[in-house]
Amino acid sequence: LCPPGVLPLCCRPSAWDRATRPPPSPLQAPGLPLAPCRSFSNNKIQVELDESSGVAMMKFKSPPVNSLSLEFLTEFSISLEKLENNRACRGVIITSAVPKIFSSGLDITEMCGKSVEHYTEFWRAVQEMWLRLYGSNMVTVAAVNGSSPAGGCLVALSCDYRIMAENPKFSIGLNEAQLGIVAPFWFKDTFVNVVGHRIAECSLQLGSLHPAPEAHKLGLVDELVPEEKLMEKAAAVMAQWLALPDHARQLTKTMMRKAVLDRLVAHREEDIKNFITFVSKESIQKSLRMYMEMLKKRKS
Ligand code: CO8
Repeated sequence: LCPPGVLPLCCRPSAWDRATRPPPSPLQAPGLPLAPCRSFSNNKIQVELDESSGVAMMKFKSPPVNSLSLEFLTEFSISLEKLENNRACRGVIITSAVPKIFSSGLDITEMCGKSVEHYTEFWRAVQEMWLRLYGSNMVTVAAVNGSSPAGGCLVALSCDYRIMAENPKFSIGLNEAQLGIVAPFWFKDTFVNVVGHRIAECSLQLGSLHPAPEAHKLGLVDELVPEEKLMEKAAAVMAQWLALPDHARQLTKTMMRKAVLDRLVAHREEDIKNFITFVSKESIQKSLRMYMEMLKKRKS
């Protein structure tokens, strides 16, 4: 049932591989050469891996709003795969290099006036990104340093832990209903697993975007910190999670997430068909166009 290239968590050999690898080297003493650091970058994302701590820093850098275009999603999945396959990497902190924006969610232009082939490719890329991130063996921490609607919220929800800058101007949520569209079942499942059924039900039906303090109260984000302390806090949380043996943490993560992951894997093609049918409707196209116009008007 597995899609090509994505192994379910339970089948990945790396859980046990990682468990038997030596612990990360202790912090380096002053005067010694800097810890080995591997970085790679593409048009959309920059990644820096500190091999001594086993922690990668992944920064979205696709101005103006880090929208999740087909190219972005592809680069995101490739970057996650590279880190997942790197035995030196045990955790990744995901954040944004664009001021005030974590990610504006799926790129709406990818869902407007395109061919069925394009919608198929785009939606498969959205699924792929989620399967890789939600099913990652690595510890994943979202350092949410700006607004994070819809698909941006999904990225944060898919991580193991969310820390948000405490600026009330930054909001986060699955606001699809406000666009006249419906969050797919696996967006909903991911949301329910974080905040519980009742909060997810209200928030999804209203398409709520929650300002950071409210998001914290609802449990949508785990912690709020002043913006200047965000990365320091993310590193501290990561160190706490990495202090545990990888195999125990990974198998526990599998136990918690497998049913939700398997559900999409089993219904992947059907989910693509549903997306195409839905997004191709003239009424939905109209809603999306109107929403884009509203964004432009708000700007002027
Ligand atoms: N996709 C494409 N373009 C976008 C998006 C987006 N998601 N968001 C913003 N843009 C564009 C704007 O149109 C604008 O373009 P231009 O410069 O050409 O006028 C540019 O980016 C900058 O945007 P703003 O001027 O609005 O920037 P601000 O800094 O003032 O605000 C925000 C940033 C808060 C992110 C704001 O742009 C915003 O609210 N954007 C909309 C976010 C949103 O609602 N995203 C939902 C996308 S749908 C999704 O992710 C899940 C869909 C699930 C599929 C369901 C089945 C159909």
